[in-house]
Amino acid sequence: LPRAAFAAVDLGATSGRVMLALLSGAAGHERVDLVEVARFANGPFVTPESDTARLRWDVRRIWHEVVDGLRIACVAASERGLVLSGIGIDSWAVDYGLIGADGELLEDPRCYRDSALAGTSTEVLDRLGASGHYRANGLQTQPFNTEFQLVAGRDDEVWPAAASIRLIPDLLASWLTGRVVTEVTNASTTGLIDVSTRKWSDAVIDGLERGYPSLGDLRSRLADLVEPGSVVGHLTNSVRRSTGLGRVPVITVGSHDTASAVVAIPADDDRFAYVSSGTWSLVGVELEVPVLSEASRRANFTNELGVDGTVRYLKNVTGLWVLSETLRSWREAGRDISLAKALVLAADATADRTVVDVDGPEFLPPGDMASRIAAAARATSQPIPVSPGEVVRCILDSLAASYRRALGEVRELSGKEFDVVHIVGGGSQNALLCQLTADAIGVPVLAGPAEGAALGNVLVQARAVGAVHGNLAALRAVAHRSSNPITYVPTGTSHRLRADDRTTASSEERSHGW
Ligand code: LRH
Repeated sequence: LPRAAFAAVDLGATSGRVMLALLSGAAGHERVDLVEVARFANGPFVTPESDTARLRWDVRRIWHEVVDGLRIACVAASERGLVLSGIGIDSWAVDYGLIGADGELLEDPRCYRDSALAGTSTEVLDRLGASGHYRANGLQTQPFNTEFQLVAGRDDEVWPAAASIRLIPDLLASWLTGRVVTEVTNASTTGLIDVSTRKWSDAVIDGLERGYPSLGDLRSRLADLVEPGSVVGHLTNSVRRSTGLGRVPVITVGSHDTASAVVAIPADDDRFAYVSSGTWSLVGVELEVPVLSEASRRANFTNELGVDGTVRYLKNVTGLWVLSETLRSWREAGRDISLAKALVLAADATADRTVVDVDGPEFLPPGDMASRIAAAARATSQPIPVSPGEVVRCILDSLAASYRRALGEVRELSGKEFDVVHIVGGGSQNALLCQLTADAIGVPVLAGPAEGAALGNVLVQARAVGAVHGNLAALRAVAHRSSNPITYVPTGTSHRLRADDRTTASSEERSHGW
């Protein structure tokens, strides 16, 4: 019988959900069952061309979906004789809302896929010095890291009025509670954190303020950092009225979705690597200390902060975004192919016929992926995938090749050994991709849980209120009991053609600009 209930708000760039989590079992035998009470599509909207930022998030709509989901969670919990013991929010990283002195949102937050960000990262790193910058924040260069977005927006009309910069989960938590904090795992994707001390980096912030005077005082716009597992505050009266909930605490979790997903990896020991597979694929390992070497910087590996003082040492690999965008543009062109159908066609298509570098900058913005794949195939003298099966097969083979390359690099750069690769997140349900991954890397893949971020979100909340105890290993034991990971054993048919044998651009070159 459930003995506690929590709500997990998990916001991805392509869909958001509110899950009711039911915790049951005696101490040491707990398990969590997730009930999806609300799911909604998410995606940036396109603003008129005159706007300097062209892709933005309708965060007010997201807010309404979240409140609605919490209302349903309240009903669903009370039907089971329970009241919520906590609410936690995680989302995609880097994006933020700007709040004025009067507490109002000044504009719809810019989306990280906005191509108006092109070039800023190179400019900033040239000015600040890329090596010293990496030694401080340990962060990969992505055109969209928060610091680059801030620099790109420094001359926007709203900027002088911005009193507070809030990452998406912190923004929503502030609306739920009236309290403002910055949760540290997500803050580590801003570029403004010192990865060794888990504090705001004076070196980076001062450097930006000096380099870009129109940024003004950046530091005063950043709220105090808190670790996952702290109570932000309780629901405001107005939220209580619209949800039916009582005085429920909002608890910080690994508010970066990837940080929460890594908590829920059902690993038995620490010899594992992971692919957190959703819109992006985050491929890496968990470490106790960051890797800040020049080799790591050049390979564009990132040190993001994890729960319980850990470091998520990983690479952002373009993920199922390429596939979901492909299906979306086909749908728009009147060619409606479901994901299930696409995967069946791909399974029947020739293996490794065409393998492209899906991490190329051309795959970042929304649009017609099939024609970008065709261009990449042409440029590397490979057959052009034409039929839907060929296109989807090319995407999956290319993703598997990209995981293989990233895991090879991770081993080399961090020295961390692993004998299993966990795939967590929505992509863990893609059996073909899981098998191709096992084949490409030659190591067993354990797939699941699919709702890894929501599960990790709940585990941290449950521990914060004393409903479960222990370190990350103990939380992962609960994750294991709560999910049934599927094993994919390498079949020995590894990739004939490998993306890294074909691409010439180094990671460093690829990461700069678009
Ligand atoms: C995955 C993710 C990833 C970030 C990206 C912006 O959802 O959080 O870790 O790099 O979105």
